[in-house]
Amino acid sequence: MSDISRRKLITTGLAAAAGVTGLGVAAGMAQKYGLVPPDHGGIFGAGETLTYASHRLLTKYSLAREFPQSMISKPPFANEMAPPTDEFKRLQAGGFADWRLTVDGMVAHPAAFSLDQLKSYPSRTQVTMLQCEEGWSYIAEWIGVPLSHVLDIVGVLPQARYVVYFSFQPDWWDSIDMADASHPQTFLAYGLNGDVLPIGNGGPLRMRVPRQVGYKSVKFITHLTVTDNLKKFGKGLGSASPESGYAWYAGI
Ligand SMILES: Nc1nc2c(c(=O)[nH]1)N[C@H]1C(S)=C(S)[C@@H](COP(=O)(O)O)O[C@H]1N2
Ligand SMILES: [Mo]
Repeated sequence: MSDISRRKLITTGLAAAAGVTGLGVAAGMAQKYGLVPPDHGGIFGAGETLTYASHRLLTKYSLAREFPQSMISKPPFANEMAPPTDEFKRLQAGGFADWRLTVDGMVAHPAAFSLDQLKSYPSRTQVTMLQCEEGWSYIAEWIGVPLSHVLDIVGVLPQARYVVYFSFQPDWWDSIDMADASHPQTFLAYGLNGDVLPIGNGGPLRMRVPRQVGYKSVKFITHLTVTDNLKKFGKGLGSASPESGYAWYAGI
């Protein structure tokens, strides 16, 4: 059986199991195929599993929609939330020359990257939509280095399953699975609409995950950890979002 028809069969099975016998059976099937998201517990857990498992089986390699430059929103919508820490302000005052992105965990070569280093790698652009879960959105050109490029440099170990990312704002941390981490549109973004990434939009560096809703695109990124287990971070749900009722996997 081809890979895609096998995927279709499993997904059809998941959906059928969910419809006929309830979400619990579908969750059992997802478990068998290693497709259980970290926030699978609780009332909505089985539904989260069905969404994540079927996206991963059918759309793992699909691309987020890209738009022509003419459709870029003016001015880009931003939360304009100033990053609060003194450490951030100190780095900002120095033009971010002392800023580093540290990468550790299940990697062969833990490393700390300066902005200049990140900018020296092949730069990519994408014009994609950032969709907030609250209903607003904007289209912008994002400039950055694919996360996969940096992961290749540090050498991700084969047993790794997730990349956890941390911000200067302690409440804002999140994680994605290797399918999204190695996806060509997942960027460490340092530019917006032909210019440097404004602080209001998460500068000097933000995670950009265009295949998921806005809150996965965490701003003011400072640290990445590669892991095979999300249980040891926060409340063990994969990110701060499920702690306040939002899904860990928020695919669009
Ligand atoms: N560090 C941090 N990252 C964040 C947020 C935030 O408040 N702090 N807000 C998130 C949400 S809910 C959305 S919709 C987008 C908004 O991106 P923007 O500020 O570029 O409009 O950023 C996401 N990343
Ligand atoms: Mo949002």
